[in-house]
Amino acid sequence: PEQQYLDLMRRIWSEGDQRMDRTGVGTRSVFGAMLRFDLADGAMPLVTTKRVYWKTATRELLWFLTGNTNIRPLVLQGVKIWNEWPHARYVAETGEQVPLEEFVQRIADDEAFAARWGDLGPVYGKQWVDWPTYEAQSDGSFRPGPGINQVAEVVESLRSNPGSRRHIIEGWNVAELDAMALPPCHKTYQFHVGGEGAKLNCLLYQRSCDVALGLPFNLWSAALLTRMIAQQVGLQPGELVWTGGDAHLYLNHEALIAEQLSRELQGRPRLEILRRPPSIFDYTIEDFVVHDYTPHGPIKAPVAV
Ligand code: THF
Repeated sequence: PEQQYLDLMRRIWSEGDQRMDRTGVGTRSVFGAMLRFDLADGAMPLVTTKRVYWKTATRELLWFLTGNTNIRPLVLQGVKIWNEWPHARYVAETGEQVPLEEFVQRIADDEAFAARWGDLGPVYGKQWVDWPTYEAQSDGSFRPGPGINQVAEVVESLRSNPGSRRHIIEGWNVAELDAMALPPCHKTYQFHVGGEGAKLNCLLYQRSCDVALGLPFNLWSAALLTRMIAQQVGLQPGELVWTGGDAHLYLNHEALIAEQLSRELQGRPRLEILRRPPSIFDYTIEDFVVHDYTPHGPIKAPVAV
């Protein structure tokens, strides 16, 4: 299964079209790609040709499910993957050239500073569990209505109407894109019950994908979310189908790509979930154990902001 990931990497690097991108780093990219992973028997699309910090990705997913969009809870858990964006905004808006580490320390130490500068805007978490609504008033004005918890609704619809073709969690809130630090990359999750034994499948559509740094995280998280939802609704996990729009490799990831493509696959990691929490919102990091994960060493590479 991981071979598909490596093949995609090789294909983008050798055949992708090269261009300058939004971040100024430059990419090679292909448009339109699909990967499929069977999630039966605990199998997970966890990359073994480099160490992937699955606990980091898991903490990020659990943070999405809280609806929080401030990096502070991540920072307090040692998760650094979202730090660059608020830092860049701080430097741009204040003109103060504070180093990243110092900025992050202030986010950790100073709650008021974090409230002012640590927020990413209405990104994933907000849209997933509190999609805003508006209610027209009699005078023609609008007031905020109750938010929509898409995750809770999908769990409910999978229970009450498993055959539905509308089990969707959507991150692309057109009206709020401008307020987000970054519009969602993994933007649409569709769940589906079908196949032999009526299993829970998931299709993730990702509009833009950093194949070297982001995709291993995105695959893990989508599979994990599918496993959690399957457990909640009492279904066996089926297949994860990942589909990418612009699937790219950053030009400054060349060393990572060469190293990773020279490595052999290392076994088949499996996820065990130790208990069944009362709801999809009650999982904690201690609930997850990965077996048979003996990856190659980590490969460091810079993230494009
Ligand atoms: N922007 C870019 N350019 N790439 C991305 O992968 C990405 N994301 C999120 C939003 N914008 C993005 C942020 N997610 C890492 C992993 C995921 C990220 C951002 C950064 C990263 O640096 N991973 C390293 C270190 C991991 C760690 O320190 O724990 C790695 O080796 O995997 C994709 O959703």
